[in-house]
Amino acid sequence: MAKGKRSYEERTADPAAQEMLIRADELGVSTAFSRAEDMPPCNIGGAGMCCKICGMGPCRLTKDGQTGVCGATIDTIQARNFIRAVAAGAAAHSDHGRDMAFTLKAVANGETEGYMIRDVAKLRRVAQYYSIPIEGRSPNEIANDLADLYISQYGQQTGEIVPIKRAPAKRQALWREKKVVPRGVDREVVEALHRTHIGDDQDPEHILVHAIRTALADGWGGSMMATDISDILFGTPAPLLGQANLGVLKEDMVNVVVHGHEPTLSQMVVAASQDPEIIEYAQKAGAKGVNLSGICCTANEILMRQGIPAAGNFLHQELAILTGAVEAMVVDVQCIMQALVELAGNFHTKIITTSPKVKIKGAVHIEFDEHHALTVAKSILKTAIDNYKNRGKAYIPQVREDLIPGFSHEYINYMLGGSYRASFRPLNDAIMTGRVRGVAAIVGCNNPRSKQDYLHTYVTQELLKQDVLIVETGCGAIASAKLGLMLGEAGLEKVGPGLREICETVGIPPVLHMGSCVDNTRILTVLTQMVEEGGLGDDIDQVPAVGLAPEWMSEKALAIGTYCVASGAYVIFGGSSPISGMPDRVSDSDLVLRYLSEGWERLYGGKMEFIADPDEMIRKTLEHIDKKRAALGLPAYDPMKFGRSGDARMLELEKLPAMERRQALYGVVGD
Ligand code: SF4
Ligand code: MSK
Repeated sequence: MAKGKRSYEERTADPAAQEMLIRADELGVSTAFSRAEDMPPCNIGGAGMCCKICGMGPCRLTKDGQTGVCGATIDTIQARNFIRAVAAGAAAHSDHGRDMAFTLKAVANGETEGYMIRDVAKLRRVAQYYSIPIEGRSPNEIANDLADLYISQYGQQTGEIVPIKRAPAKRQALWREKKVVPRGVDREVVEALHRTHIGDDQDPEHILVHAIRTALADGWGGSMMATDISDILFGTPAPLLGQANLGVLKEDMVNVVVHGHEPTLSQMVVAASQDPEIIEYAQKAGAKGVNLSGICCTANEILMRQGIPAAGNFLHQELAILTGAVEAMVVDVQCIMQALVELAGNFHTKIITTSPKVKIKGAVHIEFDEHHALTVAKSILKTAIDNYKNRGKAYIPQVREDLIPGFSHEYINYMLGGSYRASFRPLNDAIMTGRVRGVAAIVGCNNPRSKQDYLHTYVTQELLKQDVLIVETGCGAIASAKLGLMLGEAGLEKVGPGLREICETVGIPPVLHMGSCVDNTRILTVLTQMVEEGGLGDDIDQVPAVGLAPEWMSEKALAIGTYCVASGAYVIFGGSSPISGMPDRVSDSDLVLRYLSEGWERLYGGKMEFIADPDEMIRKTLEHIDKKRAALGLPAYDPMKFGRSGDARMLELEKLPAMERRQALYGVVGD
């Protein structure tokens, strides 16, 4: 039994994590799992009933009709708290996109070390969206123009950010009518902070209009630009074989775990780890070489492009160190726990911070700079290799699972139609006939307040039985990968008959790994292309699709959820609601809760809800998908109509005697 309030099985669904939590208790060290139990959430702040934005507070509004010292109502306070979270999330994603744009500019001008433009086709395609001339120009010339355009989107003061024009025409018109098209990425984030300063915007609905504008600056701005540039510089992902979980760490190699978000660093660490100079350096230190793996979204970035294994998702960052087998954990930005440094003090592991924006007391800081990227990456790896001799007894759980990641929207397009007729037509047709009931995007973090991976994988598996095709990103994708749901035909026997038939015919897993948190914009692109393909309405809100973040914890998740709602999607968050208010609240005090759901649905066709019960999440998802199917005039979903063809049927037939097989196949008897 765990030394906390919950058993190991109640803390995590992952057997490797359970092993490491036992080890943590044996060693007497804390983890986020145990700290979450020692630190129960504040039921006032957690429900969005606390304001601390000025020195007259903090004000806690726990009684009906109560206001803050300044007179702010619960609704205003909740709206302000919410938009501040959205602004922080949008800032994190978008600043990542800004750094990518500066790297692209530096690469285009030959000022970097180790980078190159790997996907010229994508560069040309993206440039064409914005009418940047491409004919007769070198990739560097085009990239320089694109980088300038993207950099200008951050400081733009008026007008519209340019990636907006990649949304369906009807959606763009709606955003213009509602006056929520972002003018510039930085401007919207700054305005969100200005509006929520003491004594500014105090109409909750008016505040939340700007939450939509700020979130759109992320989804159809900073994040979309980040994904474009990552693909241009490092290659657009396509399926390859990878592995996930702590069992990817190696006893006889120098283990380096990269953790965070920006691919500029991790891609260069990948390149450096394969450099003969580094391999020789590691061998001289007595290791077989350098074994690289990832945590969180950095893991997703290098997993889907180079097949570098993922050691785990958000809650695995401490567990990887607990193995005692990690020479260095190299971090950049976002989702990095401060606790890593103290935990690493119990082992030989070095925590190496690399971003000029992120330092942690006690960590080694080796600052990354794209102009000397390869040199810095080698220096980081040499620091890790030098630390190999200090490794004590290691304990690596032998748990790992194969997966096929790399389903970019470009690849899905190609996979459905081949080079000559790449198209979303087969997917649209499958939804229209009812073989595929609808699509669910299951994304987001882990949260130690719920059982790690359980909500993600339970909801995923139950929706698969209902013929819902699943796309995943972020830590949710790694949760499914660890369970073996992202492998060719693995687990297809648990998938509904119509979806199974599609997976077998096209040769895809039923759960598609689409990348990191910023890559949720790939899902926006897929939805747009499905609309443009025809047959599923003329805007995203008509597509039978739902977004879910069952184990969310970061402000980025709220920004993602909000831009998906603004794009027309129904978004369900699991866990706790930051706007729940008092449990017994009366109808006049749940304005924000209702506005994010019913209000946004009236305005944008999408809505946001917080639902703790996974079965209710599934029920509401299917209800929404069926409602959208009916509105499109599509046949009601009927699982009995499909599923008697494809590879599975051939396998069954192969077991029959020749004569019976012939009869079953061709309806003829005899020779
Ligand atoms: Fe209290 Fe108003 Fe200050 Fe918020 S802004 S802390 S509600 S006085
Ligand atoms: S890393 S934001 S825990 S998905 Fe993108 Fe994972 Fe959530 Fe961080």
